[in-house]
Amino acid sequence: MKKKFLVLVTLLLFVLTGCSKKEKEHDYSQDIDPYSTIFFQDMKYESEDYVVDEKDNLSYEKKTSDDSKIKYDDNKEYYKKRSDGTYTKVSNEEDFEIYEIYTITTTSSGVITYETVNSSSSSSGNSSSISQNSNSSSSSSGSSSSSTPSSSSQSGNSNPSAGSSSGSSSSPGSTTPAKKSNLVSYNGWLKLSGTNIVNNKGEKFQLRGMSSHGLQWYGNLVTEQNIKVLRDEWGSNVFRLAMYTSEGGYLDNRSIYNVLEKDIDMLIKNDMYVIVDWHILNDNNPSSHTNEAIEFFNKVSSKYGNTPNIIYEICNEPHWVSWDNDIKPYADKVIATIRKNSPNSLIIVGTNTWSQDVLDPINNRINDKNVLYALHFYSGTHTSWLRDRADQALAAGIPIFVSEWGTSSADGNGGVFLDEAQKWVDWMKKNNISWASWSLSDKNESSALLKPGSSIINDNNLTTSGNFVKKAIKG
Ligand code: IDC
Repeated sequence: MKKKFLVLVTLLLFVLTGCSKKEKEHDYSQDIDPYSTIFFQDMKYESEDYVVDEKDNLSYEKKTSDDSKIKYDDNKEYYKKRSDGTYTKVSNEEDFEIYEIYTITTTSSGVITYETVNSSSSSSGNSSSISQNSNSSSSSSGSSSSSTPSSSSQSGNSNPSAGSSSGSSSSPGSTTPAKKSNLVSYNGWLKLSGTNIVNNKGEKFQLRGMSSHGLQWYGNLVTEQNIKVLRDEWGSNVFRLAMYTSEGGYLDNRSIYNVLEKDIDMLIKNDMYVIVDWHILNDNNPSSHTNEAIEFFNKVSSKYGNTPNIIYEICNEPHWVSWDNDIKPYADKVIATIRKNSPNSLIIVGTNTWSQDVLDPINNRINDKNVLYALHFYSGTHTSWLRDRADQALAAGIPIFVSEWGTSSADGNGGVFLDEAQKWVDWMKKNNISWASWSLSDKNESSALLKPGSSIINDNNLTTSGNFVKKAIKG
């Protein structure tokens, strides 16, 4: 696609300039930081002389003489170059009518700030800013006066998508541009519409990514380098931090909180959605530790309540308890705590029987518009009978988040069972169900992403399960 597009642009240049004048390249080395480099690299299919318009399939338009307008066609994302050299993202409806200007600025410390300037093709507008870090400053707003470029266009059908994820995954870090329309800076606060997660534009949105293994054991694999591979080469937009409560986890050793917080910050910096998972497991009844959970979620949400990145998962897998008498009362209390600090974030509640009893909430739902119910499956153990149950729950209006699934049996080992796993992946896609896969570890068990002894995500290090999950994330 990209190639085709480049060929078309080059041809057009020849036609319009009548000579072989070389296209000027943007100097990426001048960009603000590595993330911005990725961000601006996405625009390299945009020549210095022409803009892209998607109105009639695809057409190319010459820029205005003052060089003020840059358009780039990737899910209708448009950019405007400001006089200070930064880029402003412009959303427009028809005929370049600007109704929203959205800027992404990266400070020297790598913190990304967003600024939305509402405008309807006039020069000024209300300015509101969201920052990903409370101590980061928002940038000044830019002027939004728009001049419509003259329209000498040529149609085509190529789409210069920024998100194709080719590139070798054997190099350290990632060299492939991130598909930013997949990430927090584009999608903002997620919310529920019926059983669907939608982004801040009301568009259906699916999160796909990995879960860590227990942070107390495999936290060392949650590196920025690995996250960039997942984000840029696999197209992942979410990562789940499994903070065990028992087995040497938070309740036994509070210092794990520092690991969690460091990981959250790194994921926010990298524009990812983050699931903060209170990973109860052997400690089967969440209400045994309600006070500790309240204290924990109060701490996390007071620190991160204003960032759209965070999704709270308040109890991984309750079992041998009652929804009505144990899980629901626990959830009500913890959610009330989170809501004081974060009125809008998504919250996932684990269901009984290791998060399989998704019918329980039908008659006793949590009274909150942004709560999803966890469904977990391991394809060697859980098959069509659990999908049928999930279908029933969806039909009853219960929003589902598959915050954990694996290609193995339920013990994390055995198999792998890829045919059944594929049925689940297809089912999740069809129903726009977001998911995280178990797990980013190199443990000698079949659900692990990496082969034993490896720590970097690349094709050589992937297990059979890892290869499957990579394809599933790429979609
Ligand atoms: C498993 C790990 C395994 C570990 C065990 C106990 O894969 O290495 O020894 O936990 O801590 C879950 C749980 C998840 C399990 C996973 C596989 O949420 O913690 O991880 N699983 O058994 N629910 C269903 C399966």
